Amino acid sequence: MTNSSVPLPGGRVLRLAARPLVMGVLNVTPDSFSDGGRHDEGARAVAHGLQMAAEGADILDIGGESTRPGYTPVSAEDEIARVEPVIRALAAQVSIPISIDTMKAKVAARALAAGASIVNDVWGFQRDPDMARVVADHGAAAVLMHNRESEDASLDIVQEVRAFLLRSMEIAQAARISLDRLILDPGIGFGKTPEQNMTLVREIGALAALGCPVLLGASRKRIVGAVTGRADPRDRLAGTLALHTLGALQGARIIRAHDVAPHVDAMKMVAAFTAQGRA
Ligand code: PMM
Repeated sequence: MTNSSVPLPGGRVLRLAARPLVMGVLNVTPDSFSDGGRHDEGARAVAHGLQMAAEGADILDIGGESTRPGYTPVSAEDEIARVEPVIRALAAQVSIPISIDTMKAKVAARALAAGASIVNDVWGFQRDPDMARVVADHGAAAVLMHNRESEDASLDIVQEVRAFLLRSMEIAQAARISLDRLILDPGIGFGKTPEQNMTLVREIGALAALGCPVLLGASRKRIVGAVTGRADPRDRLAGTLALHTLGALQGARIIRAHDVAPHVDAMKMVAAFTAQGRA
């Protein structure tokens, strides 16, 4: 397993190691259980981000728009208002890289100026035509995720995802973003059947063969609920850990997760297991 250090803006570094990295999910979206205003929401998000960093997160992924199926779109201005103060506050207090989960170049640019150093684009540079340029201009890294508007059970999903991500890599290279700044992601749960999601976890090696580290994000997702019968996403931790561990054994180098502490332990186990296997 190759280890590498990718220098990022603001003096931060993305260090790929034998232990798969844990990217902590920080969604800054209005909380229906709270009657607090934007300030409360932001303060809570910063506290949660600090907690995930203390638990050993390697990256914090901050998003201001839910991208789940059936999500309500948010304007760029609202998204910026949600994430910018949280990124600014966290960038001043943690040294790990911060990524911005957005499909809008305008939001990405503001987030990078506020202290983010990775752009997590769930449309892999294929939605907003300015996205690759913004990443290039800031010298940032990017997560390029596969996405589809709808499911098609007849697709060869591995070929489909490989072709999409190759196109994303070409867009990146045309914008002069070097390959070592790219992370690829099969996009678990985005326009795929449950079987296709499982196939993609099993076939992570076919995506890693494209030459970039692969990120896997199945945390609390429907695929976990479908297999375990857990309807409430908050009850899906054990299933999530199992699937992420299997994905890490198949070669995923970064795991995107809501529950950081148990994932750090699980990824330490993966690293110990694979190191022993090589010895
Ligand atoms: N999943 C969600 C949001 N952003 N980004 C990447 N790169 N990969 C993912 O799998 C992914 C993502 C949706 O999950 P959430 O609503 O629980 O954050």
